Amino acid sequence: MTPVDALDTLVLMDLDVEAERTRSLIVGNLSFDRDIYVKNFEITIRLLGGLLSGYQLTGDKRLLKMAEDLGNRLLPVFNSRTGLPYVYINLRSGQTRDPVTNPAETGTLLLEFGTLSKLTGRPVFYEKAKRALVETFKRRSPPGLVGESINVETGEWTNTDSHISGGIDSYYEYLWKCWLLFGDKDCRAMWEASIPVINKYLADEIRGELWYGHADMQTGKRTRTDFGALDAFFPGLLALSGDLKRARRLQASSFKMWNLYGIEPETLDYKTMRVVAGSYHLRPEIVESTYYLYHYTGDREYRRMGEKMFDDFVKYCRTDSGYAALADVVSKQQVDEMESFALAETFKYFYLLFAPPETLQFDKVIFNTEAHPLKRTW
Ligand code: DMJ
Repeated sequence: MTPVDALDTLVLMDLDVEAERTRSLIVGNLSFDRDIYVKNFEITIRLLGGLLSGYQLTGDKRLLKMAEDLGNRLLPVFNSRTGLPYVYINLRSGQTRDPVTNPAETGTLLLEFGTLSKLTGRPVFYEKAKRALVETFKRRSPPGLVGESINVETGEWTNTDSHISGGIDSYYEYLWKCWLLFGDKDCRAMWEASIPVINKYLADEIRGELWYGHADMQTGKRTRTDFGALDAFFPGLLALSGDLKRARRLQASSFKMWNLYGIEPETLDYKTMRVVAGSYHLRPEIVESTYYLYHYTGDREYRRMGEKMFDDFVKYCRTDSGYAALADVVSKQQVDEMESFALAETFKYFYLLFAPPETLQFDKVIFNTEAHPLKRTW
């Protein structure tokens, strides 16, 4: 997982020797012919996304072949009554399990599966992932919100809490990005139907600050005033979709959350400013949004934000052998955990925020939710 997730970061950073070693490690050793259950969502955004961007950046066709092999193995995951994917799939047998999933897991597949279709000329990947996205959207409530968990066999919601946090977040991200990457008008229409509803029911004004909280999908009533490290992707998406005003205001709130303890918590109650979940998992979202905002505004304030966050990140998370997640942002106690997205995303976005613009042609790529840049070459 880690070498595939990290490859394009190494390429973009011009770490040529390390990138070359990583590429040969992958093509020489990685095989998907294994009797293991994998989470379809995680393997898609990290491995399928990483192989596809790795192929596009290096031109190494073996990476595309591996992506296609992986895509073939994942296809049975969509064999439910609704077309929504199961959570887990066995890479060798194609057996699936766990029918209770969420919009992020059903709706964050089309950039990767769609790109695979475009690059292989086989529409099946695009069609299956698009259907899963549409089937999720179709089940929105009368106010137009989606919930936190859904059963892929019955198509019924099993948890009606609605928000932009983990479990839903990247579903919205892909509605807009699939319009941008593929020019898919259905995706644009689904985005345009969703964003006013998000701004109506989830956005919250408090002390003159903009936050996004939780509401019940059926009634639109506020259920919780929670915002956290995962929600911090939203200013970036607002900026990418043209709403710089809200993007700037929400980014200011995210940065306030970061500065409470000099590292952001997983979840904060923005009404009381009390920490609800105090861990920090080396998450990238707040850095990603800083990068987007700097790109669109050119405002040096965002580089200053990034500098402060990078200094804190190094100060509290660096160890002799890698970077460590924190059990608690107050005590800064480190834990033996370094998710592959630290290399795929957190370091990449920090780097791109300060790198000269020619490092990556921003307008020519769409980042998948794991920060793998995908290019429209078709
Ligand atoms: C990553 O795997 C992706 O960014 C995903 O969309 C959300 N969670 C992690 C990073 O926090």
